[in-house]
Amino acid sequence: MQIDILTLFPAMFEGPFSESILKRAQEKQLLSLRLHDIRNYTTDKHRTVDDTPYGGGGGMVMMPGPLIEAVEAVRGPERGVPVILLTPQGRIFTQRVAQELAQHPRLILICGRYEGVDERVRQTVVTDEISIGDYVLTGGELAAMVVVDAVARLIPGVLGARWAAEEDSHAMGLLEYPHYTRPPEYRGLAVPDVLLRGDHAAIERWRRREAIRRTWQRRPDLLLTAQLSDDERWFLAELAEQDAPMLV
Ligand code: 6GU
Repeated sequence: MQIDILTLFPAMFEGPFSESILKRAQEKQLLSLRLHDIRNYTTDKHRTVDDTPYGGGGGMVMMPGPLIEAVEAVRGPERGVPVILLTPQGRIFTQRVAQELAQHPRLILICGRYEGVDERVRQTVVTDEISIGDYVLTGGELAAMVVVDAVARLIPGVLGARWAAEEDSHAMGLLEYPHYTRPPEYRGLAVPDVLLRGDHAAIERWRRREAIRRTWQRRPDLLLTAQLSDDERWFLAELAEQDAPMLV
């Protein structure tokens, strides 16, 4: 997969893209991340990328010219490449959206800055708009890193075989069960016995139930759509009799 990122701050991406799993994915040529400085697509000697809004008011608006020229140059003649504007006005990014984006061989991400981008960028080149949540960031760069990270780990071969992305919390529609490693007892806190006994069916059942328990306590909204067996539905009904979800 190739992801082109249009930004005024390409250096912001250096750390996150050159460590750990994203680094390895690029080395294995499963992922190509290309950064493009929008300022390279300006035409004036000051390399201007923003201007004051028509109609007045505060702040600056990203000009249409450099952004649209950048998208067209980076996209080339290819059709059907999603051009995604990162903006708090976009649709909310979820695991489902990550899975959808991971099906494409190419993505182009535009990082918005300042108070916004000229509306004609949307009207000409943008095909999708994404927000990573209901809070305001100083720009789309951190959001683009979140999208790249979540999408990259879904590309076949990026995670080790034993770490298949299907088992993830959210992909299963549940939060994850509690994890333990050595030692078997630490500061008087013991690892649950079932995990030490090697009965894999019993371990699987315990993990499913603990995932359901945790989801009930922390994110009961997710249980509306989770795939549960009849037995697990009974377990959930029992939980619901015992305690109410934690409410914030
Ligand atoms: Cl994509 N951009 C900005 N500026 N703020 C955000 C966001 C994006 N998603 C959540 N907040």
